[in-house]
Amino acid sequence: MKRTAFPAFPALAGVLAVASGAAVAELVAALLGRPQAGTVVVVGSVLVDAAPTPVKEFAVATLGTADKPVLLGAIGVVLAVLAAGLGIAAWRNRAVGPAGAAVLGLVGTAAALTRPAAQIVDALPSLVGMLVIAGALLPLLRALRPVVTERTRRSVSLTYPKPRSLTETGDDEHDEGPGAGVDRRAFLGAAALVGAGAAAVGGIAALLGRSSGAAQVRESVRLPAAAEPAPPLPSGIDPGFVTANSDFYRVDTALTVPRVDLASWRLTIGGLVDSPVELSFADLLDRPLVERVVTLNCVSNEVGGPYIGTARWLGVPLAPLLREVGVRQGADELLARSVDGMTVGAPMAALLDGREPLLCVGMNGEPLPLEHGFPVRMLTPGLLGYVGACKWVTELEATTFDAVDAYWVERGWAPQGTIKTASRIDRPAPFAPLAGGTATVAGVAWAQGRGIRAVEVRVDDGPWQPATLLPVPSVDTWVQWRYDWAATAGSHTLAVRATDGTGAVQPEERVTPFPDGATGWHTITVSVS
Ligand SMILES: Nc1nc2c(c(=O)[nH]1)N[C@H]1C(S)=C(S)[C@@H](COP(=O)(O)O)O[C@H]1N2
Ligand SMILES: [Mo]
Repeated sequence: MKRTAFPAFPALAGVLAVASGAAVAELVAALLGRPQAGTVVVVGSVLVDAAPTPVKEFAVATLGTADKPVLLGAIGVVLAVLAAGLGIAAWRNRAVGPAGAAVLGLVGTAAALTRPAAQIVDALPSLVGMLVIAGALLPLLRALRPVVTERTRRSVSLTYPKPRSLTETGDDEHDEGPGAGVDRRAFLGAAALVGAGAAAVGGIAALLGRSSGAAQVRESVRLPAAAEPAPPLPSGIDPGFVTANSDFYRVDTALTVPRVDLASWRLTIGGLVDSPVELSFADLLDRPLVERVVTLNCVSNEVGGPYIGTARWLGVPLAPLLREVGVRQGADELLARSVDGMTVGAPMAALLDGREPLLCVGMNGEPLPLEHGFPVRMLTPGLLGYVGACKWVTELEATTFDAVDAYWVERGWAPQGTIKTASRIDRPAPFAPLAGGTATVAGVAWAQGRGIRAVEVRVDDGPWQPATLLPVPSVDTWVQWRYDWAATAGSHTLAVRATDGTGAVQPEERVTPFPDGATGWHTITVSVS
């Protein structure tokens, strides 16, 4: 008779051994202060960088900020399946255990060492994890070895009820099958021990990661007051004009938020410049700070999407710094590099054209949140995030667009994506049930750098009607608009379109974000009773 039972115990042994290895790897990474080098995280980061653009677009569009936990969860599932297979294979042939552990460990090591901002110590978590996998698998499988010899087993099986699988499989050479003749209690004891150990180690690693120095250091940062504070917002502005830090969208490639050691952090400005400089955080704060209200948006934002926000940014003006270092003729790109190796390439001409690019240290009255680039990020009014807003920045290199492709440009996105004029209906919510009478339709429109001249609303196939624009501090922010609609019973489709400061009307044609930003009118459907 063919054996059908799934070798559950060896599979479990594999899963537990690999879980222990992964947990220890995360702990070693946390202890090294390099949580980004944990095996699971590092493999995830390689996948993020390697993912084809459509996959990434899909992830950003459908999962939003949950893309990161979903990716890590998926890696966990794949790893568990591999681990179960490893356990079964190693149970049939002991040599497979260490070999499989070595493969997993070396894949992790290779991933860690090839990250853009890799350090040699990043090899350690995966190497230690590899030893833990091999070390945990052996005793677990040993506990699965038949406790009795062929001869004694017969007598044992007379006194103990036969395990089911033994009855099914009969006396073939594999009759030490799962649960057959093994010391279940010894195995489950060992398994429980290993499982608890892995959970404890993983928990400690997570705790260490969370309470890492960066959060405390950020708490202790006292930012100087702005030499040039932002003027109060014009009266009549809606309170939602400035996005709270906790509501501000987050888009980046970082699976673990980079934890920057403020004491050793430096910003270097070099490349095609006459006199490169290196600045500490204190050096930056010694320079006069300005405060600006600026809207930031992401090229990946779909029509009506959420990847846009407005904040009161505090920072050091970048243009004077660029003049001090003396950018050489011909350097048309400023390549910003973050501590995790991500690159953002800004057109030098835009940085020096009179707008105010900032090296931001503060956001809405607080030090930059860790997820938004603590301690320092770039922010360039009128440029999309992937062109002008490098977070966790540590290096600025004057170079040329011919010489270097920044991260997203390498992946096919427009080298100097410009902000497309766009508008969004925020109220009422799509499909909201409305009572008849006057309903306020409201939202935002943006064309940073050019400003918004008009917003119009259309109900069903009716004419475009002008909306009221609320006051704005500058052309670098979104504009709030409002339209009082005499709603009649039935189902209605509302559409919005904006006209920018140059007089250009937002195009109707729908295009997806790749490669240089979405276009199209945002519409919603509501039903009025
Ligand atoms: N270091 C780093 N900086 C980055 C990114 C990134 O992935 N890594 N993403 C960029 C993109 S695509 C956008 S839209 C903005 C988003 O900034 P936010 O997360 O603070 O909203 O950051 C930019 N700066
Ligand atoms: Mo972005």
